[in-house]
Amino acid sequence: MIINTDYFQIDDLLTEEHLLVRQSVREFVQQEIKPIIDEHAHEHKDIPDLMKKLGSIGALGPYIPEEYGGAGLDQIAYGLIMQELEAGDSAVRSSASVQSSLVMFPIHKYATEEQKKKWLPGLATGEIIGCFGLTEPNHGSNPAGMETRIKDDGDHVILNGAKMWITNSPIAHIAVVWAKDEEGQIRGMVVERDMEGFTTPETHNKWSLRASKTGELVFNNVRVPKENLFPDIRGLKGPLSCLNSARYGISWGVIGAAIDCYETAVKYSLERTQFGKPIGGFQLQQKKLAEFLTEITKAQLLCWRLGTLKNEDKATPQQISMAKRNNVKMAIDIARESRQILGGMGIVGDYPMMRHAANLESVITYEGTHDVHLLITGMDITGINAFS
Ligand code: TGC
Ligand code: FAD
Repeated sequence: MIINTDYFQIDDLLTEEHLLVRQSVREFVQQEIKPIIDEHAHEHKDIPDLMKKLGSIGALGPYIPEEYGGAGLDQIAYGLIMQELEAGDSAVRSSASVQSSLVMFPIHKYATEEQKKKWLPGLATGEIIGCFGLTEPNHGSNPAGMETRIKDDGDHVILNGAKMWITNSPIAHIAVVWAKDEEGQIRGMVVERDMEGFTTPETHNKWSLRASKTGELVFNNVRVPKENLFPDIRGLKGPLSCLNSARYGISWGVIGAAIDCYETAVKYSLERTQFGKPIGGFQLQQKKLAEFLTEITKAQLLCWRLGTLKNEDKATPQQISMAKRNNVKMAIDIARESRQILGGMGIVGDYPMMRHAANLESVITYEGTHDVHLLITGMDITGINAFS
């Protein structure tokens, strides 16, 4: 049964290349993710060779130029890839987001030519797995307060501190880490797995994103060669510029999770009969379905326009905040409400709603919480900073 989720014919605005990219990622998710995701989420185990598989379909750093191993695609293609991956599971999209927007993006934008050549091609194939360390135990929404420090030591710096809640840290080969120098300036650097004093303990007992690993980054007098530091970028705008790219991808990604829930609910509502007719024939259920499709359509339009602005390098961080906040709330609301359409069946793993809803609790928290993004919009409207 084909369910129309392109209600405003946005496909007409996409190129042949966009449609091809979307189709190939959709097929990958159907074949490689959907059949195994429930078991992996239940058992809290990551998907074997996920990063290499994502690399093989061009889902890692798709907008990075081909000379560094990327696919040289545009921002709409990147968004569509995120959408299809998150229809499979937010953990899969998260892994691709972190690798693309939080590891490859800063290396491509801020690293030296040697650093780019050293890391980008392996990151693009998934041979190298990266993670991104900004959040600390005492500094989440307010990363400017970070306590992680570097101290000059000749041709090295000595790194001390800890990062928390880091996607893929337990399996990463390298970490892009943000720390303050002796002048209090935030610097970015690449820390490598085998550096002495660097450990990545796993965070256990998550009820969300159970098909991927989350952990800490602990630095105990780690000697990082100066050649691993990004030479020119200083201040919070370094890490925040990476977040712009990741938040943009999330705005698209969560549409995939919402569509997966919506399609499941439509099918179920036409198959399940109560009081002598399909439950989809009752007005209360139709109201839910009609509102889901309306919200999905609004989110698609927001993303498409944001993607065109991003292609022209005109998207503002504030526009990206609005899209991330709106679309994640849209998806989590649809996951929760659509579960009700399935009644008792909505709580079992044969259907994806509970898994998506639990995953989206992380998505509405990371990359800036729902409230932080609201305050970013509030500041843009009034010119008054309500953070402190
Ligand atoms: P503020 O004084 O406003 O700004 C400091 C400097 O940064 C610039 N800036 C930005 N630059 C680029 N992009 C942005 N989005 C930017 N926002 C601000 C700003 O212009 C200024 O530059 P300059 O040249 O004047 O120095 O900074 P603030 O300390 O008041 O903080 C603002 C606030 C609260 C919005 C920011 O700290 C924030 O966004 N907090 C949320 C933290 C967050 O999102 N953390 C995410 C961690 S990574 C993650 O969650 C990965 S999940 C991965 C996954 O699995 O998908
Ligand atoms: P806090 O900042 O302590 O916030 C707690 C509550 O207070 C929130 O509701 C918040 O909105 C509210 N609040 C805070 N400040 C204000 C204010 N000024 N006004 C009003 N309300 C406020 N980080 C990384 O660096 N790399 C990663 O790869 C990464 N992956 C993650 C994966 C997962 C599964 C999760 C859950 C988190 C991840 N994070 C990562 C961290 C994430 O970005 C932070 O959790 C997030 O920024 C919020 O920080 P916090 O958890 O410390 O909450």
